Amino acid sequence: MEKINWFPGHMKKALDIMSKEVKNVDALIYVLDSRAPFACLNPEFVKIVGNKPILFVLNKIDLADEAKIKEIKKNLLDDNRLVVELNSTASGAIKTIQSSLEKLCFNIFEKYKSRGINPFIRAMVIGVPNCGKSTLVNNLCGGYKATTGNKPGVTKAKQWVKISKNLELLDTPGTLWPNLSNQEIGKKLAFIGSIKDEVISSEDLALLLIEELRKEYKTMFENRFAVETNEKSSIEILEEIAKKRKYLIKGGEVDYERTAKAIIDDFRKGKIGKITL
Ligand SMILES: Nc1nc2c(ncn2[C@@H]2O[C@H](COP(=O)(O)OP(=O)(O)O)[C@@H](O)[C@H]2O)c(=O)[nH]1
Ligand SMILES: [Mg+2]
Repeated sequence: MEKINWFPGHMKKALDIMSKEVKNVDALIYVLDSRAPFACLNPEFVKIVGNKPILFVLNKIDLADEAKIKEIKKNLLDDNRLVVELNSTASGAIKTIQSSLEKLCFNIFEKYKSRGINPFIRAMVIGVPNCGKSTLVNNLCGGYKATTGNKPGVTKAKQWVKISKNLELLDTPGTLWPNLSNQEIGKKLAFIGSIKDEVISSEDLALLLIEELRKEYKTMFENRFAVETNEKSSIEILEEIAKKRKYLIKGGEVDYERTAKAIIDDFRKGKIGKITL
């Protein structure tokens, strides 16, 4: 991958706002895409988070490899940390999030209760672009009418949303980090759509994806595209998929762009299978 600009100015600004806002929250909801959870761990967030409690949400669990997720969960667990699996597009998220936060912020809840006050906590939702933060927040506030975020004058970067009588959330824009020099991480973030598609060509990305999937999920990949991968280069595999699907241009030549996009799209929609990279 050539050197690419994946850290636009608005992300720097968002990180600055988050650093300030973190003082006003009791906990963080750190959303990770379960298709590449470790690639979603933003080194800039470590500085922001400090010692606040973190609820890790392994989101898009419906698209992920359960066996790998089990291991990953163990690695994320720590003092002051909880991990839940979630499909943010399904109903029932509120129960999972609310009860996990009550566990994580047990002391805060107890303090309120001992004073005879309604327990109330504020949490900030963080994560790389496209991991599902807004979907989660929208899902959570679905049943509750008193949203405060849409008031005029509330900037996009600071939208507090009331979820229940005990909980208020702050959605934040997705941010990456400067010096994303690790190719392995950059590549995975591109696969899951965290790095804008304009930043790397579809063909390059599809070839990297084929490379990865033929190693890690060979049978799944071969079944989805009805191709044999042994002793073929990734470009040969892409060409074969193009011919099978008749993604051709004038003169019967392979339409590389269209084929590349179709492979990436199949991956992102979970059509190749439940995958965690
Ligand atoms: N399958 C699946 N898709 C999800 C889930 N959560 C979010 N998405 C999809 O992921 C894409 C990005 O979601 P969005 O909430 O905009 O991400 P954000 O950039 O982190 O706010 C959307 O197309 C969502 O429908 C999930 O749990 N499962
Ligand atoms: Mg969003």
